[in-house]
Amino acid sequence: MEAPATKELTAFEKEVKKGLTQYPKKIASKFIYDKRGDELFQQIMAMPEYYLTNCEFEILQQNCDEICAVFDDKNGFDLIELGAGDGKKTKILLKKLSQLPTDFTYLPIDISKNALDELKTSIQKELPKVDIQVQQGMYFDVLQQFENYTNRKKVILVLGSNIGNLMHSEAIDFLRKISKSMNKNDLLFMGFDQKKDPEKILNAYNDPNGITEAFNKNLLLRMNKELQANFDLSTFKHWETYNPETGTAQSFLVSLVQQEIELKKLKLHVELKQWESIHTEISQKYDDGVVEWLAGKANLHIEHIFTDAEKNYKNYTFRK
Ligand code: AVJ
Repeated sequence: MEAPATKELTAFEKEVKKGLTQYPKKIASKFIYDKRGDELFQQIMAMPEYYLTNCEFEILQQNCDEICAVFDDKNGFDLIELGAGDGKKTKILLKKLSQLPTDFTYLPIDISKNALDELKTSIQKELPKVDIQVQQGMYFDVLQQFENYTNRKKVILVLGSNIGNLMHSEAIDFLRKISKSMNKNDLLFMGFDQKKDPEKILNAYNDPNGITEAFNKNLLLRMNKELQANFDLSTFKHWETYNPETGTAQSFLVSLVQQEIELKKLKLHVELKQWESIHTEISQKYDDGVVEWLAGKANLHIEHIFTDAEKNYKNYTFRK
């Protein structure tokens, strides 16, 4: 028998095929994160301009006792983290929590097996008392498994303003899925980057050393590597905008020249006009009103708000 003519496309292949043949062109930011994308994001988090990381760090450090008291439950609890990454910020909380008499299990979920293995090793070394059970997979598949994992209180953690990559309608879906997995006593603890001086926001996504540019252009590199494309990275400009009215920062790759790209794996030719853009990312900024509105749409309400000295960033706790 003859092999089928068309093989099933991967999620990345589908996204590229759709995103580069529509107008305006667009590829979703989640596809930036291959191994190199993960490394570049680590570098971004270490940049002085990328204030989000330091602010959240400050908030967790300054309010550690109070946050841990909110998490605590006399019957113990399960601490579920969506998109745990390297766990550097979570460790502040884990350290304190492991000094309390309470019994808890730390369940970090991440798509990257690699990140989870490293996280587990470092937790076992630095905080040997913490019971850690890593879960590789997509947030919601795993979250669903935890719905009746134990009958203890669930504390769900989403740090880093990761929700900012979603448009409001998608953010509501995201919150609804989390909300659906929560019982009355469960808690959601989530970071939201705040509206602020537009210049500070632009600088965070437009660093002078070109790390964010390399991060954004990693999409082109990934297409070259995985889809046998022939993008010349030097013919694209990283361009960042921030709209203070909507609170949306946007990343683009702008073609400096008129060009035709070939993506051999997809048997696709794509034409880019001079100055045509590919939209790659949104990084939404919030205020309390918007957060309250989004949460309300998901049947959640704000319980506590923690912020840094300059009110650049906030962590909220939500309940059903
Ligand atoms: C991981 C979504 C929080 O949008 O701030 C950093 C990703 N992009 N610099 C953000 C990112 C460019 C980041 N999040």
